[in-house]
Amino acid sequence: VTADDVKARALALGFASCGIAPAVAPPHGDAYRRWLDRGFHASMDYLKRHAPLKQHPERLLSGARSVIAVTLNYNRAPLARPKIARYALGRDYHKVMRSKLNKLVRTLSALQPDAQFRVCVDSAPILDREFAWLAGLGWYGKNTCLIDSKRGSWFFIGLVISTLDLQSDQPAIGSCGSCTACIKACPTGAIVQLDGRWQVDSRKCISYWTIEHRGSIEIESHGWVFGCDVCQEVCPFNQPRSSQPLRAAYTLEPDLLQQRAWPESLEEITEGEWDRLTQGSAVRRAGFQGLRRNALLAKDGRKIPETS
Ligand code: B12
Ligand code: SF4
Ligand code: SF4
Repeated sequence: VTADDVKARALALGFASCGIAPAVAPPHGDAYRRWLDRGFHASMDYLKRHAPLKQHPERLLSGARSVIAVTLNYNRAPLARPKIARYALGRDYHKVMRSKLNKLVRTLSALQPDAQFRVCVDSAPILDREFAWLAGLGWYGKNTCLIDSKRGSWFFIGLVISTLDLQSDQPAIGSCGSCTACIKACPTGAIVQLDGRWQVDSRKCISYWTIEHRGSIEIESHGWVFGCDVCQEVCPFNQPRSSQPLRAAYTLEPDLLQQRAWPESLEEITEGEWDRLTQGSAVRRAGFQGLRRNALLAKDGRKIPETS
C-alpha cells in the first residue's frame, strides 16, 4: 500500500482531503502542557489525564509508523434560532467520521493483512490538529483552528494511526498575516496570548461552557445554545471568493446536512422531547438539563444560575 493508494481511497469515501504524517512525538507537545498548566482546559480533566498518552502515537498503537489524517467538510447554512454551532446541526459527526474511517481501514487491511490500525475520532488521546498540520492539511490560525488555505476551517479532523510505512507529507504552511478579526469578534475575549501565541482559554469560551461544562454557566453566552461559531464566521478564509471555489462550500455529506426539527425555543422542552430530538446528534452531549440551561441563558441574555 502506498500513500497515494490511501489518499485515493480516502477521497473516494467523501473526505475533503487526506495527508500522511510520520508517527512521531507531536512537535508542539510542550505547548499543550503549558496550556494545561495555565488551567486553560477548565474542567476538562480528561485532557490532563490523556497528556502522557499524547506524547507519542506509539502509546496508542505499538509499532506505529504513520498517521493518516483526513478532513471532512461540515459547512452548511446556520440556523437563526436556536443558535447551534453548524457542526452539530446534522447527525453526530463522530458516527459519520468513524464509519468512514472504519471503511478505509477495512480496504487497507484487505490490501495488507499484516498491517495494524487505530481509528481516532476527536475524543482519542491524540492531538488531532497537530497530526493534520504535520500531514499538510492545514495550518494554525489565531483562533487556533486548523485552516486550509483553499478550503477554510469548517472541517472535522479524523486520524488513523497505522503500522504502514507510508511516505509522509510536508507540514502545511500558511498564516493569518496581520488579520485579528477573530480576536476582536470573540464575544467573551477567549482568544488570548500565551507564550507569544494566540490560544483559547476554555474558561472564557462559549463553546466550552455550552458543550462541556456541567453546572451553572459563569459567562454570558451571547445567544448561543450549543457551541459557538463566531471566530470562524468572521475569518476571511471562510468567506466565498471566486478565485477559491472550495472556500465556504457546503458539505455534500447527507448525514451532516440532515434536517432536524430544532424548535426555535428549547427552554421549555421536556425530557421526552429532548430524547427524541437529540438521538444520534452531537447536541446530546450537553444532556437534558444542560441544553435547557443553555437555552434559558441564551434567551435571558445574561449570566444566570442553573435552573434545574
Ligand atoms: C478540547 C477541545 C476543545 C476545547 C478547547 C479548544 C482549543 N482551542 O483548544 C473547546 C471546548 C473550547 C473546543 C471548542 C471548539 N472545537 Co474543539 N476540540 C478539542 C480537542 C478535544 C482537543 C484540543 C486541544 O488539545 N487543545 C489544546 C490546545 C493547546 O491546542 P491548540 O490550541 O490547537 O494548540 C496547538 C497550537 O497552538 C500548536 N502550537 C503551539 N505553539 C506553536 C508554534 C508553532 C510555530 C506552530 C506552527 C504551532 C504551535 O500546538 C498546540 C498543541 O497541539 C480537539 C480534538 C483532539 N483530540 O485534538 C477538538 C477540536 C480541536 N475541536 C474542533 C472544533 C470543530 C471545535 C469548535 C469549532 C466547535 C464549536 N463550533 O463550538 C470550537 C472551536 C473553538 C476554537 N476557537 O478552538 C475540531 C477542530 C477542527 C479544525 N478545523 O481545527 C477538533 C480538532 C475536533 C475534530 N476532531 O475535528 N474544543
Ligand atoms: S468559539 Fe466563540 S467564545 Fe470560543 S473562542 Fe471562538 S468566538 Fe470565542
Ligand atoms: S479571523 Fe483572521 S486572525 Fe483569525 S484565524 Fe482567520 S485569518 Fe487568522
